[in-house]
Amino acid sequence: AWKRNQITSFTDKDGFEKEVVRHVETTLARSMFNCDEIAAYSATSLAFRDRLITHWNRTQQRQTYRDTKRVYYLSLEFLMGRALDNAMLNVGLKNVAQDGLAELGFRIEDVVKQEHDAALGNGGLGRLAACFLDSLATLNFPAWGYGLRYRYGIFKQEIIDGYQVEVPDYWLDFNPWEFPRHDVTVDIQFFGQVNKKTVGGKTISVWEAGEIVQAVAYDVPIPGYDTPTTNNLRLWSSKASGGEFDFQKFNSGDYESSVADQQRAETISAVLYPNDNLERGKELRLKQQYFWVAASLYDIVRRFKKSRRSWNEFPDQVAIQLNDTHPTLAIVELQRILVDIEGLEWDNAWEIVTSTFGYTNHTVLPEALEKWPVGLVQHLLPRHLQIIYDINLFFLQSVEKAFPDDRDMLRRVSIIEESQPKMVRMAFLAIVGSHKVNGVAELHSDLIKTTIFKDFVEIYGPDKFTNVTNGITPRRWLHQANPRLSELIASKCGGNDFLKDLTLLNQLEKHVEDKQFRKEWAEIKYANKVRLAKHIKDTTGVVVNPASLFDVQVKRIHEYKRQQLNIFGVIHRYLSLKAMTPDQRKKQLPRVSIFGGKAAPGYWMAKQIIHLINSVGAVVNKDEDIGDLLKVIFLEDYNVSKAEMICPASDISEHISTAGTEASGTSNMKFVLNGGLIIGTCDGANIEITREIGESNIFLFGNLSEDVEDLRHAHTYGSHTIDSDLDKVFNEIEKGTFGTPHDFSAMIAAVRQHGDYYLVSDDFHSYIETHQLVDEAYRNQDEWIAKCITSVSRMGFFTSDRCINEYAEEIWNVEPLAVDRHS
Ligand code: 26M
Repeated sequence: AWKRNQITSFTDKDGFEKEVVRHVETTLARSMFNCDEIAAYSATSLAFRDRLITHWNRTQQRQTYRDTKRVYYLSLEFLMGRALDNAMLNVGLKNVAQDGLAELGFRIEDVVKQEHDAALGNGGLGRLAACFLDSLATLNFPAWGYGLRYRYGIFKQEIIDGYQVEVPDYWLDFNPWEFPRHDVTVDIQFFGQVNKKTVGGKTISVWEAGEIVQAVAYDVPIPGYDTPTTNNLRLWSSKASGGEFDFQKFNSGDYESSVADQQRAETISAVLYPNDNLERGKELRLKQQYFWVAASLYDIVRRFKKSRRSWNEFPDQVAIQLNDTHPTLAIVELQRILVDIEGLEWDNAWEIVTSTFGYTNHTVLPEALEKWPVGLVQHLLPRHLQIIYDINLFFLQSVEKAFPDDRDMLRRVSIIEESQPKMVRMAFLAIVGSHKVNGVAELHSDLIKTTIFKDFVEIYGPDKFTNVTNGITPRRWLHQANPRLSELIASKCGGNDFLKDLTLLNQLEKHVEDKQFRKEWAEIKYANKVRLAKHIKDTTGVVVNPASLFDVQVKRIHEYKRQQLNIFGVIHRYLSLKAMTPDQRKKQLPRVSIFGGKAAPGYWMAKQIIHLINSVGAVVNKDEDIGDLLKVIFLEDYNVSKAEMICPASDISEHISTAGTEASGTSNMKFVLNGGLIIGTCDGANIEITREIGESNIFLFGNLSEDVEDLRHAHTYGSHTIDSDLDKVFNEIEKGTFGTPHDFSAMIAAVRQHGDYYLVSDDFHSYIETHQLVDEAYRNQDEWIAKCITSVSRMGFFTSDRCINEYAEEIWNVEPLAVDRHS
């Protein structure tokens, strides 16, 4: 037996410093005399990384040895943000690092800020996956994430002359958090053709490759909070295979085209598609999906085979969750492996496949539902298309048996849409190939059952469809983002246990009347606003008064999320202020309207909205009649680390999607957990937040989702009169108050002429009125703080730990692995 590595398991300041110095002087080959903040960040990260590795190895060994059922979370996006702060807090040694770095001459906040966000995601779906990994590790579940190692994450947003400009996000210069596994590779094939062969009297399909690309594993350790469990996130990177296949070309003297092949191979994992809730059917995107799915399944099957169990035990050992339809090809790929390669009978294989997969839907927006042209699938994955047709055939046969008189049902539920060109409907394939389908908030889960997946509820019965309301990790979104509030809460809730059992927040409620507590609460909120005000000053040059009401809407820019409603409301406020006498103005409450978020580069209307926000800011912020009464800020490049600064600094945040369009929303949870109130529509998780915290602690407005259809119908076929206050706003824009009116004519036309699909006019009056209620409520600071404390105390439900436990119980049937802290 060998001795366990001791040096990397520092527990105190001196041990930590030794490790930092060692990494600066050896790993980084620098001297402590020219150690800058970047080097301090790198060395600190390497020191913590070494610590994680020990736990990581032990976790993996324990999971292999016990060989219990594992969860695999397949997601094309993991929006992780920064790793160092999170690692320090989860390991419980941030104080040690803080003291050690101070002794070496650094402030830990500055060191942490050196890290580039890992931004391998667009928005809510990617950040949810990251929260889930945190909860899975914290709850000691044997779980792996599988994703793509994009060279370029979501683009960096710059605002130039009020317009969004996209800049590539090259983030891999130095990333201490990933481990290349050059020995863990999988050859992935594309194109080619399918041949039938007879082996031992059995006919089998053999897929001959047209192109082979190599997948190389990069592993990222995922530490749980206050537990040694350290799980693995495996990201695949693409590379030319360099195998026999490509050497043929090389050797035949075709050097140029063999280099071109290499380039093409590396393109697969080069860039994250920057669309959010929009599907555009690009061949490279389908290649990404298959590449990642095939590599992950090969890995999962390889691990399963080590235990030499029978195939029928596969679903007892493996649960695979599909994060939206992006990994749906995994269903087809597993069927292919079982039938073509392992030689199982179709029905037996299909039973295994459907018992293994679960599918999470994140949207009802029709433009976001994935469909792939049959011809494209045929070309890229010829065998998979055959299997999809067979899956569809057997599925439709069973439907026909159950609904013999309903021809139209077959057309409606077919995995193949009989359009021109024919399309593969990925959501339908995901439903047919999974044992559970879930939505992400109650309203959303009800909506999918009554609209887009209605027929499938009839076919399979209601039990196949379930709800798992989203959650967020309180470690990052409270403890890390808002350390002072976390500490204050801990002082009233009996220590830090609430971070692992968020329902313990309910102990706060008995302190609501405590004046001193309210005062400290208010002071923390104010300090967080001062910090954001400084950021605003540094990045935009605009000075905002931290005593103003901070009104925040940060999320992807999308018409359904209705940033246009917000900015029209801001203009309305500006016009009202302008119409007042100076005496009247003195009685008004100062407000800062803060926006942030990226528009998909090809989403023209979203970019117009950004431009209008900036144009309004340019006029309002320099208007001396207005002064502090109204400021309009657009924060550049909203991302995870900025969210960690923004959420704690909000008084009210906006979650104002057209009812029935936002599947859940998760930033609503982050803002309330950080002691801010929300203004919102009856949509997504807002509804459940209201149920938990109480109607008097939230500002709800607008039409309900059940009214949306009729309103839209009326816009198109009845008479559509625009709200008179909104009309005044439009007239002001058209007068040129905020720059060339033509720039904004399409936004206005969408409401006036094109049916106002997102019901901006219908909800405008209610929105304005509700903002007046917000002003009134904010004037009574004492009451306001009480509302905030009460809300936080009732937010326990929205932890992603609760969410993961529900998945584990209802969908995955997996148990945590008990850990021994001393092994
Ligand atoms: C699709 C095709 C091609 C390229 C990109 C995509 C694509 C990427 C991301 C489509 C959708 C994507 O994300 C959707 C998303 O983030 N949905 C959000 O999921 C959250 C977590 O469940 C919910 O809280 C949000 O309401 C929902 O909008």
